[in-house]
This record gives sequence, structure tokens and C-alpha cells, in this order.
Amino acid sequence: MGNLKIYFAGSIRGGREDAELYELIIGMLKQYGEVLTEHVGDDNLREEGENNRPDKYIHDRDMAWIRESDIVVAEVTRPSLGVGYEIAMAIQLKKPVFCFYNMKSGKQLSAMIRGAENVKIFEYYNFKDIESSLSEIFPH
Ligand code: 6K6
Repeated sequence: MGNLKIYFAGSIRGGREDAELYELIIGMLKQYGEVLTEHVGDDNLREEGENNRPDKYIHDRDMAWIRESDIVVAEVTRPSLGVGYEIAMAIQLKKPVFCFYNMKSGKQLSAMIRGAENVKIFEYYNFKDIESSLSEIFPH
């Protein structure tokens, strides 16, 4: 299992309110494989970005990681253009895509995500739900 490459997507400029949750999910994902995008859960990574890499560099590197990945997992509760784009590209590249949506958010997930074929949506209420969904996704 250690060789599985997992691309985790979560909001950055869309807002960092859920960054701690991303970090927890990344921690769980690491049991199942290598997470290519650990920085997404980094609490020090802010919206405005202390990251001085040019946007083109970030885009091209992240696209290369999606290509390289075996599976894409996205936390989609906080709407993010980047996460939506990554999901669309992953679908095009025929990667398995799993999205997690917090039902307590009081909002509705975009029809372009919920309605996409080849995307599995997991609606959760708490952390335990995420844990058990991940153990379903990843064979052991
Ligand atoms: C750092 C702080 C602010 O902006 C940055 C740029 N750094 C990024 N580094 C790595 N991946 C990024 C960065 N910005 C966006 N992404 C990718 O897009 C991540 O893989 C996220 O899943 C997604 C977030 O998109 P936005 O639109 O919420 O930023």
C-alpha cells in the first residue's frame, strides 16, 4: 500500500477555514499511501500566501502530481476554484476521484461536482464518518 500515490485537494485561496481538517485527513491518508500534497494541510499556509513561487509553477507542478497520482481525494465543503479545476482535470485523466462534503455546512455542493460521473461523493457529519469512508475506499 505504501506505493499508492494520493493527491489531496483542499481550498487554499478559496479560504483556509478548514485547514486543520485537511491536516487531519492527510494524516489518515498517510496510512494508505504517499500524499503528494501535504502542504494543503499546512496551517501556516495562508490564503494570501507566504509562498513566493509563481502561479504558473504551482499550476504546472500540481498538474504533474495529478498525472502521477493513483487517486484524488478532495475536501469540497469550502468552495475553491482550484479544487474544482483539479477535480475536473482528474476526471479527464481517468483518475478515481473521491470527494468529502460536510453535511453540517448548511450549504449545497455544486451540481458540477455532485452531478459529475466518475466522482464518488461522501457526505459526512463527523470525523469518524471520514475515517470509515476512507477505509472503504482503500482496500487493505
Ligand atoms: C500559497 C498560499 C496562497 O497561494 C499559495 C500557492 N500555493 C499553492 N501550492 C500548492 N498547491 C496549490 C497552491 N495554490 C493552489 N493550489 C492547489 O489548488 C492545491 O492543490 C489545492 O488543492 C487547490 C486550491 O485552490 P484555491 O483556488 O483554493 O487556491
